[in-house]
Amino acid sequence: MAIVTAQRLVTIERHIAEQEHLHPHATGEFSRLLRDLLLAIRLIAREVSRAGLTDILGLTGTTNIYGEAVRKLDSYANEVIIRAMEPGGHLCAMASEESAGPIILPPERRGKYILLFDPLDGSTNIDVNVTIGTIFSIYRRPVEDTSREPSIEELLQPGCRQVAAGYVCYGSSITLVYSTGRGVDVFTYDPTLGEFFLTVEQLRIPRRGKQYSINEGNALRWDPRLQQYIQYLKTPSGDGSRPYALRYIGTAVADVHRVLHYGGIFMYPADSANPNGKLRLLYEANPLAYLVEQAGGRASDGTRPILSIQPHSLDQRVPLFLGSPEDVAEAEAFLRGEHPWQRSAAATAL
Ligand code: AFP
Repeated sequence: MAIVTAQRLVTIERHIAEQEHLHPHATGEFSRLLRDLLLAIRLIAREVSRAGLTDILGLTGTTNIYGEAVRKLDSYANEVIIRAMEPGGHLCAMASEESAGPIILPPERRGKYILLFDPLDGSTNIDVNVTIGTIFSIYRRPVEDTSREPSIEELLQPGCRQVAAGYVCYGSSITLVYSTGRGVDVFTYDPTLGEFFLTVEQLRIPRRGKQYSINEGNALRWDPRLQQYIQYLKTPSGDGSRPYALRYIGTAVADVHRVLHYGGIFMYPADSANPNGKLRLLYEANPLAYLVEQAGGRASDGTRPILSIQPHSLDQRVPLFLGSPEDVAEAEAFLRGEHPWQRSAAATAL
């Protein structure tokens, strides 16, 4: 597929300012929120890039040569985001996959936005230098009276109410993929300048791909209809559209990043051991689903759109199927038992 590379030399700061001008009533608060978040992302990026050196630089003690405490990268990332966002006055509450319960901002620093985030996705990949990520999701506070203490219900909004979402992929380069509801743009980090530059403008996911991404080690615990779908993807077709190739990293950000660019499908389904799958609705599924839909893709829990689900708790898990619209629709047809291939496979078995 052809990825349309941005032709203009645009930093993310400039891009944020340009987007702000598209909203006639913008106060600049949202842009300032994003700038605070970018500071946190730059700090995490710096730490990720020297993660392999932590033992050498920090001598595994409590401080490294910079005099900083050596912490696990995931709790470092969590703390950095909280500390970067707290003073800005743009948020009323945050919730993180790494923190228990909501973080409510004090009344004097309360703004109208809510930030939900997974500070370091794919933490089992940190120690082996495999791609990891940060995922975030921004909502507007549903009540007007900002002097009131935010309630947990205000954090439990369906994903369709996100006003922005994004992720950072710390891989062979560091990329930030984000959307404010006007398509998806991709920025690449230049560590020498400390700047994110727009590299792909208005990313579109292919309508169909030829790759699937799932932890196939769990196959014996899946619903038989999902087993059939994966069997179908692996069965060569006359027109060459199958077999699909399997690609699985075990960091949702990295797997979804590849699917967004090349098409295909990413799945973390329910299984007999995990009836709701593994991924968190608020910290992983919603922001990733928002980005995929903004890029023209589809995201569902197998039966309904992820973005339509009313959350009931902060740490709720959800089965996830997302990617190219035709691939996800086909997976849903299999899960309903309505795909023609299932009927012909059943007929052959008779
Ligand atoms: P960790 O952050 O605990 O490593 O989990 C990562 C993750 O939530 C998601 O990013 C992966 O897609 C998924 O788990 C991988 O899970 P499996 O190891 O069960 O395949």
